[in-house]
Amino acid sequence: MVWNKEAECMEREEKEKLQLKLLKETLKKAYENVPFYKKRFDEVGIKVEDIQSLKDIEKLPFTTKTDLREAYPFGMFAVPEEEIIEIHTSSGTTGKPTVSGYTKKDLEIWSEVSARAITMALGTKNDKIQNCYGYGLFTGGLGIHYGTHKVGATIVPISAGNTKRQIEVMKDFQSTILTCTPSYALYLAEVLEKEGLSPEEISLKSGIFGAEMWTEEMRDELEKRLGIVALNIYGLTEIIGPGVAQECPAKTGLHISDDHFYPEIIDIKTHQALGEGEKGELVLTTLTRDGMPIIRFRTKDITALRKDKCECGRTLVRMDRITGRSDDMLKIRGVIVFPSQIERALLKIEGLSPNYQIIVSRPKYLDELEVRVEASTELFSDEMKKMEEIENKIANTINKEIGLRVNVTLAEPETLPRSEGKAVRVLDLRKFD
Ligand code: DLL
Repeated sequence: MVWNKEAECMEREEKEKLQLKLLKETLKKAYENVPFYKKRFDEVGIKVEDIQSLKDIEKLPFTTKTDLREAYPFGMFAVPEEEIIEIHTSSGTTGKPTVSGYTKKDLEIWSEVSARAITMALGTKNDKIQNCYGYGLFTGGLGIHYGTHKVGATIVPISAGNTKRQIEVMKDFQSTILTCTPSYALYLAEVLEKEGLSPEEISLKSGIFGAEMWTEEMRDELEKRLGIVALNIYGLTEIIGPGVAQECPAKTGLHISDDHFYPEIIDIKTHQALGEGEKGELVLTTLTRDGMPIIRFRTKDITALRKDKCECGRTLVRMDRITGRSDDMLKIRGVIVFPSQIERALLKIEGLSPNYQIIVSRPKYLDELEVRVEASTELFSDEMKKMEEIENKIANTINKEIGLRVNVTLAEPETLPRSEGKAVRVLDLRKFD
């Protein structure tokens, strides 16, 4: 099943013509209405008229997360504020989040690409979608919600958390599609088993899992334990939210809705464009957004593109599963965390040395975050109770900064490894490639 055959199965030549036309319109819109883009283009001496082919996009400067943060909150909007009817932000909890503003038309586009994703994952109007992505500023909940309405399926807008209730609802309402992060899906599978329920006793047929990195092994596990087809969904707030790309049951990569988002892959060191099948950083340009057009956004996500036609009949460009990041951003339980945020929290506490290590693991199904930090000799004490107090204080300070629970271990002075070059602060023990 294809949601929008005309768009999703369009011949490449025709698609490229359409992309060029939309790109030119987007550039004009951005240049004329967003001072940031006017300044950027003027600085490098590029004019909108200089872009006469899709390849010419490489002449344009990149947009980064830092640029968006500096424009916080509404500096990237290309329309008067009264035309923006919805706002979302990235899932990081502190610092300046990146803001995304949507006009009525942008929400229609989001519904459209999300409807495509749901259809790719076997959704029809006869399905019940249990949507456990968080509702709120995070794009996950509402993105899936809008797509479900567009498909005409039934949305069960349960949001994240309260796992017992999730299971009850799944059983009583006979939900057929589950949407959440893959780690939460695995946790749900575990609770189902604990409750003595087998996959045959629930009605799930597919899962739309994303918002964080996961693997083929994780897919096998989820498919087996939940009795479903587990498919990958990709998206990011800056571009629109979930639905930028989605896997179909052929599982040969995620179909990017490239009539709305133009993908490129660049070499992370040279920033030069890479060819089909070559692994590098994904760069995305919005082709149809009015509220906040984004040009050459460096996602920092590592993948490769494939242009051949998929066995499902779609001609949309496909991207491989994300296998890493080109920066130090971590996603822990769905929340964006930069090591610098943890460092900032640590430095607020007197008596800590700036030597620390961040350890991320997934002992069972959910991510765990541990911070080991060296105390100064004065602070370090043999007294267990006192140490625990300090550890709690540190954990609370970090919690305030990043919004996640963290285990803190105080280390004796001069015991954490020193590095001779760039410090290795993060040990990510989760395996993604
Ligand atoms: O995570 C949007 C989303 C919601 C996607 C629900 C899928 C499902 P942000 O919070 O802005 O938006 O985070 C975007 O998450 O740059 C990737 O690093 C990561 N990410 C998203 N989907 C995947 C995926 C949402 N399928 C950032 N595989 C992106 C790996 C993913 N990483």
